[in-house]
Amino acid sequence: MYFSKLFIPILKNNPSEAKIKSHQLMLRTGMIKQSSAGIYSWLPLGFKIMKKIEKIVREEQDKIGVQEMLMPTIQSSDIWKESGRYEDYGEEMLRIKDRQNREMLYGPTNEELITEIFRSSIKSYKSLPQLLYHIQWKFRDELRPRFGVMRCREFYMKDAYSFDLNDDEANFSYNKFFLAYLRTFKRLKLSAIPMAADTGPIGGNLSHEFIIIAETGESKIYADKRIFNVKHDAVNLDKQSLHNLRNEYENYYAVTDEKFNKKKFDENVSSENKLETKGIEVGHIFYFGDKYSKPLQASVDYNGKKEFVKMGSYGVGVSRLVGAIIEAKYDEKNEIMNWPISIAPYHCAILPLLNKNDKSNLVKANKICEILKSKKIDTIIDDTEDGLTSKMKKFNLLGVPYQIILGKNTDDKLLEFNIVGKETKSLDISQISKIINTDNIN
Ligand code: P5A
Repeated sequence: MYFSKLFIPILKNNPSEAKIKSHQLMLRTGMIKQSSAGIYSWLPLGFKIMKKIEKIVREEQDKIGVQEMLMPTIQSSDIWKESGRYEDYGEEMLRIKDRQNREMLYGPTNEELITEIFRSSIKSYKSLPQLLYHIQWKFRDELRPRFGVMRCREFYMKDAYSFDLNDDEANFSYNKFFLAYLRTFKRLKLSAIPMAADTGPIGGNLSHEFIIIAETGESKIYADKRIFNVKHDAVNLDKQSLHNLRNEYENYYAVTDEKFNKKKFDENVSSENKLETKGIEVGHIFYFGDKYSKPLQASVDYNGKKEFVKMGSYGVGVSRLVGAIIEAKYDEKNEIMNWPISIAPYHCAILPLLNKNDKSNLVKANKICEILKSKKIDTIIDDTEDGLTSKMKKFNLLGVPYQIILGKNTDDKLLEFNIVGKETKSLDISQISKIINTDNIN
């Protein structure tokens, strides 16, 4: 793939309207383009990265047995009137009238719609639990959309919903998502900490926000630093292990500011373990029992009795994650975008020195590209006539983690291989492909 043929409109400088790093860089590298306040087009580079994040989010949902489906973005107001949230949601909800004058809305979340789907088909407790998810655009008419994709009006969310017979089983479902979220964020190389949080317009009295530490985050957090040492790698999906895992996390004080209690913080956390900082909410899980199932009459037969199902919902901000990962990983000093390899837009860039009269390096680059492609290494060739330093800078900025540099007197066998931000080595192509491949590219 030639860089000159791609639609990656890079700007020379950071755009002045953007206040935080991720917003600046996403605009600068041509990942997104604003179409109106808080609404963005995802250009090829940004879209490619978001799709890779989505894939990881999806795989971890599938691993805990959640079934994927797809609900529409536009919903009827009827079900929201049944739950009582049509009025409560206020101005954040974008309301639309269709040509028959029916009240419709662009879904800000899907608790009502999924409950309506559930109630029309599931009648027996024997079909429980049901765990369902989709990955779909949402719209919230935020009062102050800002920071690019971090707080926008139209955004991409993975939202899942659980239906169980009783509190105990519902707690089990909740804990499955708790683990799936820890696994998801770990694969994205983020250290996201579950913190007790307010439930806001979703409701219920149990919820955890998954927060990554970042100065530019909008959530103020208070935590016991030791919570960062809790491990989840060896945890199984059985009830007891999941219960223990959540207990282990909940043993440490970790809350967002709405739940902050100074007395408790002082009593439970020694001064050297106190962490008071800001963070970005990348996921949020809720348990709200029969808040929706009761008004919407979603029940199952259980020993001749009608039981309202107990529900939870579980969100990941897929589009927000793109910005959040930049905030967490960007190397400001060296201007390197450190995408984890699993979501990097390309695995390797070949940077040949070219000029009008001598295209021999381009022939070489094509040969190397073919070999890497046969090893499933997604490779891009910078076929422009820019100097090598500027090519390297450009690909550092785009976040391509490996570079092969073809300079003036390039050896036919030994190539200059740059592991971005770490070291440069002379290696042959088979050594290079081994290094890239062992870095778990898929
Ligand atoms: C859980 C799934 C819900 O909506 N209903 C379905 C529940 N939760 S939430 O916390 O309100 O949102 C889930 C995640 O979506 C991201 N998010 C946003 N991303 C970008 N711009 C926004 N305006 C925005 N609002 C929410 C967050 O990552 C949040 O954790």
